[in-house]
Amino acid sequence: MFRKILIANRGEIAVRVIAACRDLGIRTVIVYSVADRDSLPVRLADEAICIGPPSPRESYLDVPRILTAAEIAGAEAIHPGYGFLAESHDLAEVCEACRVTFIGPPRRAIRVMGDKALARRTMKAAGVPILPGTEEPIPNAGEARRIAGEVGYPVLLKASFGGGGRGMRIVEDESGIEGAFASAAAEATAAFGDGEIYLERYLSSVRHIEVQVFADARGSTVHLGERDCSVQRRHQKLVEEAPAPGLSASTRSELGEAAVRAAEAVDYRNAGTVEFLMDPEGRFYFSEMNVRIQVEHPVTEMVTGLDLVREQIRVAAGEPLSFAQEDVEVSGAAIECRVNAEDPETFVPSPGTIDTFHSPGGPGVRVDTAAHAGAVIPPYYDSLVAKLITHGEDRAHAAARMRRALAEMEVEGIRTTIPLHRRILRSPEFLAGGFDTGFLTRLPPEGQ
Ligand code: MV4
Repeated sequence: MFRKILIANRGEIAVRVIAACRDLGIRTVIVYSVADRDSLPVRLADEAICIGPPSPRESYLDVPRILTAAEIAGAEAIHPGYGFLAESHDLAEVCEACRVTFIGPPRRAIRVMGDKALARRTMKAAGVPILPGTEEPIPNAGEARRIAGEVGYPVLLKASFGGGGRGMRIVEDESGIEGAFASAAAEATAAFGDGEIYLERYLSSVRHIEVQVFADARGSTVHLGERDCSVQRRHQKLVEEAPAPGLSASTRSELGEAAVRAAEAVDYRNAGTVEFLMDPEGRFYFSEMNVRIQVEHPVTEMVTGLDLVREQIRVAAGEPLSFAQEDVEVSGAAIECRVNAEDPETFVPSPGTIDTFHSPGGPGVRVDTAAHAGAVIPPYYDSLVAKLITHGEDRAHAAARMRRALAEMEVEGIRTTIPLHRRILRSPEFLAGGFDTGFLTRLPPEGQ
């Protein structure tokens, strides 16, 4: 097992990784920017190394600075958390060259899944369901027109190196295809440095269902059930839950099997998530794979009783998974609300100093956070302040506990999404379950 791990992240996930290291008796080194000098992870870690100014480019995204810190501290492994360098092929490659273990998947899996068109082809070959569309990049607007005609409108143009909903264009009919192709390619070139575009049949109503997978270095690949992440605004998830409400036992097992085939097709190792789009009939299609631990991993931990970050570290050290597929049991239901430093109506970021912070507690409640009274939410990074997670015997019980926890939680000094979560948890559509990604656009505004 590792003696010392460097954590290349900040905020709640840095605290979460430090906790898993502590439980395993592993020393921790945190790297931090000037903006995070007084943060909780810097206080909690055994060692802390300042790597630069607040700008992520010159700190949390700077591979040479992070590897230098690992070298100086004598860390044998790097945990990247999520965001920042978590899905960076470059970090994985430099780690390999420097003989530091990257706590994440092999480079090939990162490369294949980072190219969405290549991922689609690889999934098709592995027998994972995909939507009708292109297997090869589209060379020009004329080809886009021809292929869209074959696939049938509406279609969705997607950037091969986009993902997470960035750089997509819905095209309703033939009149819009050539213009949309040109603007999508130009935008993708500007945003991702590569203008490659592919297209798929567009589904107007989808649920976002994702499956947690895990693989060790000995060829064991398992799934830990699914999460429903359909409550989102502009591709920012707000509420996630496990299991996904209303799925049949057969759909659930087919999802799990498809996710394991997806992981095996790229020789996946460590924790990953296979995202699917589900149509109103319950059919599902591969969307993308996230090659990291995700923000919403606690809902899976709550229903399975597993510690996924502990498992990540063990697997990276070459140990076998501590469980087999038949040992995985999903018990009850869990819900996570993302408490962001944002105006709950406009979603405009609200950085600043937290002057009151009361964390809820009691049975079935978990709070993952680096926040406390006196903590500063800097304007330079994402606005996640805390993840509030509840578990119950079933979905209604988890939701009741979430309403109780949201009533108890107090964060003052900044605006947060707590009032929005209180409304969501009282919405009849939310409580019925099984809604699509348009849910938030239908939620009545405050006071109505
Ligand atoms: C789609 C789609 C409809 N049809 N693909 C957005 C994020 C990315 N992972 C996939 N996304 C979508 N792909 C086809 N062919 C609708 C979405 C989508 C969406 C997906 C998941 C969660 C929220 C979403 C919100 C809008 C659109």
